[in-house]
Amino acid sequence: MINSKQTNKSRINVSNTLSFNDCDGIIQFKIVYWGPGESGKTTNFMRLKEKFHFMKLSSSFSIETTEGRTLWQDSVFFSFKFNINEKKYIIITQIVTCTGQERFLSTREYVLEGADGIIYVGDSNPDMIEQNKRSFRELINFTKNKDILYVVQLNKRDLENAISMLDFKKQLGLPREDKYPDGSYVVYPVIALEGINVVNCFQNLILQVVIEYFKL
Ligand SMILES: Nc1nc2c(ncn2[C@@H]2O[C@H](COP(=O)(O)OP(=O)(O)O)[C@@H](O)[C@H]2O)c(=O)[nH]1
Ligand SMILES: [Mg+2]
Repeated sequence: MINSKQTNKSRINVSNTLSFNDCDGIIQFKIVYWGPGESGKTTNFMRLKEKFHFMKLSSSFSIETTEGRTLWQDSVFFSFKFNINEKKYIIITQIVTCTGQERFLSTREYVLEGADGIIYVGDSNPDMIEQNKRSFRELINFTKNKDILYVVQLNKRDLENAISMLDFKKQLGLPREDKYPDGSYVVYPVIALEGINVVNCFQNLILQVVIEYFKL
């Protein structure tokens, strides 16, 4: 579960004018998009690449089946510059999405290996509730006893018959409140297709990971 303790986020700010030579440290994090097949992980990934293209360190890659589904994974590295406690850090973030296809379950564990943070992407299609639950259970099992933070997003809020946020939370066993005490959402309502809340959700997780890393 994401860290709900009160934290001093004002001690962190993002700077864009830092070079590798004059920073106090370089840190690398790995963020994984997790969720059932077709819930919108690759679409989130595309929106992030558009938003942060000027911070991209690597050329990204996506390996797909002929039907356009993720066969192996999508992956890209970004660098973000943070000022933390008056020190300057470059944070290199690897973002990967894993395939939701059952026959590649073993590759999902490989993709999750070494993850610092996970963004769970649920599907608002009511027919997908069992897949959502199964994938969420897998995530809970995987992160149990590990230092991995995660945030939950419910994608495809534009669907006419979208499941209600409350019902989704109930089905997944999440608190019914909108937000945790630190102001982060229990579930982020997202329309990845239109880029709505994609960056917000991602930034919140990065912030949680940084706060946890530096014990702020
Ligand atoms: N209506 C709607 N469709 C979406 C949204 N996000 C993704 N999709 C569609 O869902 C399908 C699967 O998306 P994809 O990102 O490949 O899912 P992945 O298997 O989790 O990587 C594609 O047809 C997307 O266009 C959304 O916010 N709303
Ligand atoms: Mg995909």
